[in-house]
Amino acid sequence: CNASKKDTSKIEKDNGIIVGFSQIGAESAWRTCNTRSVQEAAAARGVQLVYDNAEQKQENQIKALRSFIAYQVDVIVFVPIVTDGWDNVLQEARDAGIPVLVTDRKIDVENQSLYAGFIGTDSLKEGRNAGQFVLDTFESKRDKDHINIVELFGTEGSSVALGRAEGFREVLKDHPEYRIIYSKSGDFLRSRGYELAIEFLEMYDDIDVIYSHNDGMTLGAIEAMEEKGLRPGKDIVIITIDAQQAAIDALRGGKVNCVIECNPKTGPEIIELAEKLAAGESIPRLQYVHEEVFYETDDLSLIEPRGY
Ligand code: GYE
Repeated sequence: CNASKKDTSKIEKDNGIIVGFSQIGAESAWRTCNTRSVQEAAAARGVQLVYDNAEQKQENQIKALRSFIAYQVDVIVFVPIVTDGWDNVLQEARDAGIPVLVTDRKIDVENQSLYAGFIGTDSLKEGRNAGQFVLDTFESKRDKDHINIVELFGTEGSSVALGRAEGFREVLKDHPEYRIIYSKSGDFLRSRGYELAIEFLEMYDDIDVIYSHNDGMTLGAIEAMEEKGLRPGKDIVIITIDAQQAAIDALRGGKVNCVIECNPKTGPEIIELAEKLAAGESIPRLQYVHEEVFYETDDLSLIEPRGY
């Protein structure tokens, strides 16, 4: 994910198409990589990208979408920070005849036809993979009555945090010995992961598992654990989602036990879909990107550099 130096702030409709891209912010390494991936793919295809960073506020995103409509971009691409509250602005886009591609996070709208399609991560599957890893890990350790789990939750109301929570619980629901004793939102921020870890490590001394919705929060929690003289990955089993390089390094170093990949490099697919929409073609309703799971027991030398 190398940065694109192209200035996308100017709108000059000469050749090619114009895509309005509303990103939610820069809360994590994942997000920054995702933004660059879209910018680079647009530049490579000669697509003009009007980029807006909503700084984690839905109201900013709605404003950005409205400005894209006013500028009459050809296609709107957006990462919805939360699932709800998009009906009105999407109706406005529809009235203006601008097709909308939803990416990364999903939305809940009454009229499904208000957006053309979705491309992004399968967060429910990620959550299930995390739950299955917990079951597999503790299956052999019959000496414990209860497995105490701490969950570092992503942004509240975001489809990815909801999916990661739901998939995880679904797998564990018939196993009452697995207890989620603490679950709080760290907003996908490393700093919040650190703060929450300080809090839960103070509250409990019998935590078996940390299930973290992203690597940023995980890295913050690891820092807090080490400050307390705890050994992440050994005293507490750690599962994390994203697979940025620092998390893979932590897996190699035995500080993390399972890394569930979430792929941010969707720019080429996003731009291809946007070009199709601009040409009046139809696109798939739902497209999940390919994602893997990396376990501590794998041959970790085979993992390619992550690039972010
Ligand atoms: O896991 C996290 C980011 O929406 C899938 O948002 C994305 C998540 C990703 O900030 O690191």
